[in-house]
Amino acid sequence: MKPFLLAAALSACALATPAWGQAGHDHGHATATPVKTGAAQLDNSGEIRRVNQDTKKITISHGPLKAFDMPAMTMAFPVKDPALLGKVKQGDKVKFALEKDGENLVITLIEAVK
Ligand SMILES: [Cu+2]
Repeated sequence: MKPFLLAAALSACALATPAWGQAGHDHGHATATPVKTGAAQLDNSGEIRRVNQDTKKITISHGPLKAFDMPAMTMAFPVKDPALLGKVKQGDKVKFALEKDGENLVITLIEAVK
């Protein structure tokens, strides 16, 4: 298992945020998902439209990506590791982790959900 540096950075950010309590305090990147130490955060969800082995991209109909200021849409994401292409198939509901690479959002981890 590779270390997922972005997730570590995000976790550090979350940990650095003072605990003000839950009520009425929204940082804009707050999430109800508990942070699992040492694991990339699968905090984005969507459904696979296409897995393209040639371009190494996965097309996902995704929900809003609050962390990246993106509304729900269908788009193709490059993957960080081509091995990820084999983990999902068209029609799968998925959770996935992203990291920003220049102009692109790259999938660092993806997992089918039931
Ligand atoms: Cu998008």
